[in-house]
Amino acid sequence: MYDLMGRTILVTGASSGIGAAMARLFAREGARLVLCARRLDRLERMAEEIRAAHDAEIHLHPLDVRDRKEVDLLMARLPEGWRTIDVLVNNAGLSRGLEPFPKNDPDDWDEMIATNVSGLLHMTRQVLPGMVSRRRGDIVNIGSTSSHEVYPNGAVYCATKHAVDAISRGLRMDLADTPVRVIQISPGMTETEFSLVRFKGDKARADKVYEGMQPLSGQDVAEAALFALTRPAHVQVGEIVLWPTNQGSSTVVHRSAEQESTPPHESTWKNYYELRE
Ligand code: NDP
Ligand code: 8X3
Repeated sequence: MYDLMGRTILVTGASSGIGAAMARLFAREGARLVLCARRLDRLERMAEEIRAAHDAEIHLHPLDVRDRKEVDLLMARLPEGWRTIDVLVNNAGLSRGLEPFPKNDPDDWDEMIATNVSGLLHMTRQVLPGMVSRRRGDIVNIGSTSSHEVYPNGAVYCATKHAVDAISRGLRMDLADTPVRVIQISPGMTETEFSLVRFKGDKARADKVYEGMQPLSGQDVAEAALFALTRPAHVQVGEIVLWPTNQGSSTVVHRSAEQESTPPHESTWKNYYELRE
């Protein structure tokens, strides 16, 4: 089995949710981290916490993935010693609004497409050539169950995640003659700041999304990525689709007043650590 010890992992959207959980988990596994997001203050606080817990090497790179000029300067801007990226995690993403198509704000469409699709493409374009020439590297794209299903009022968000899926599959074909692996992790409902961002700060509406059910946590998703990344070099995990147990599809969610909950650290992955420690 491969491990992450000493591998340099760049995570976009590392200031919150799934990206932050990945940063914490990968640091615990001995990875060096390049953490990107727009909110540098968040990244700084997180880096301090991770360094204290795991003595990890971390470089912070404030970045808006929609800013093509800045993305194109990524490699030039990274300090020496940080330009050899072993793993790129294209995680930065968002949804805006949940209304019928005729009521959608077209600015929301543009923001989702620029972040979830164009941002992912341009980040990949920066990092991939080095991976191909070094004959080593993994691209992890964060898709969604919405990469495969569409739900009412979510046409454009779902379209962006369908695009992520098409890009992952196409890339895998185009890189089949290289050792670079393309992995997609596609979660269902995951409790992060996603809904707060979708509803533009309306916390009561965001909290309702997860009422009476136990969603996935960022750590659940990070653990799936860790599994995929630590397979031997000849094994390319194409996609892991993760659903909360009480979510049967994008539109079928069982809710109950007496929801049993499993603390994240009690998840099956605990066994992984117990076996290794
Ligand atoms: P969060 O809102 O908690 O995190 C989103 C992250 O993306 C933040 O770190 C944010 O950082 C960053 N981000 C957003 N826009 C940009 C940008 N223009 N440039 C750089 N960074 C950006 O949500 P999640 O953790 O849930 O989302 C992470 C990914 O997971 C997304 O791609 C989302 O579509 C996907 N996903 C989420 C699911 C869920 O139910 N939560 C389910 C399936 C997939 P900052 O604002 O500091 O820039
Ligand atoms: C984000 C989760 O439930 O909106 O991909 O599809 S959901």
